[in-house]
Amino acid sequence: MRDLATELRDLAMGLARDAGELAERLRDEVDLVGDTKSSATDVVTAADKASEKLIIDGVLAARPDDGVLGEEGGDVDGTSGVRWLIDPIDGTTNYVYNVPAYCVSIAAELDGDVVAGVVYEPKAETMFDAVRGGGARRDGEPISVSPLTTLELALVSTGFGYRAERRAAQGEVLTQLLPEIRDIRRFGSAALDLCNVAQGSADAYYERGLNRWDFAAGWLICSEAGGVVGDLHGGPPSETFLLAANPSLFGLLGDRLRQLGADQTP
Ligand code: LIP
Repeated sequence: MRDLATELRDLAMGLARDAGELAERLRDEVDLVGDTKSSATDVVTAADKASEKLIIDGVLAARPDDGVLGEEGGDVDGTSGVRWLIDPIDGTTNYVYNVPAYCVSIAAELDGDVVAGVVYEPKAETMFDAVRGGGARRDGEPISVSPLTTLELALVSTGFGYRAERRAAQGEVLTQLLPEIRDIRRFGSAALDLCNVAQGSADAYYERGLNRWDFAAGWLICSEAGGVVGDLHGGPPSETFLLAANPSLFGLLGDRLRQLGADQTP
């Protein structure tokens, strides 16, 4: 019998592809910007909501006893021990501006542990996926993190919050770090940032203020690709902080970010 994680991954892959295709269709059909959330720049579109509904309906049609938590309000208690974490469009600002770096991120937890994750990039029609213990893949091919061990040569991606006070503090941290690394990239999608680390197209990624639905799938994909994903004090990633890199760079960059108080910004 196919193991459960593989079954969950396969269901997520089909729904992520369908949701991505819907988002692309809706771009030309609807007035994209609907509401805002934490600030005037934290937008949610009709496509975010339609994508989340498609995914939730698909999950519950296949597995009616599962729980669901979605960025746009989907919140269903389940009894199966499986809970789905859905970011229907991660990189919403990029989506609104028609910048390619956005994705659909779907993760499945079993008793609180992420066991399957997919990240689908509609513009590139690229699918990242992983099941726990089964490695990480891009379009079915195995991927692995960068082997780099020197901070000075590291290409590091990051992101910023929506509140001006936090952005100012995050900018101060970056001002200190930037002269000590190769360069930074700000792609605008946490899930894709984690997949970039997983495939070695970024050496590390850090951000403060992410929600579990932003990072759950990318966390598994990066971990299964040989990365370490956690906070700055030996714990799992959380809204407080997320750092992802190979084990050596995780230690070096983690020490520096701790010194800079990167997980203490307002
Ligand atoms: C985004 C994250 C990104 C972060 C943005 C935003 P959304 O998620 O993926 O890393 O920097 O501020 O939170 O809102 O596009 O789903």
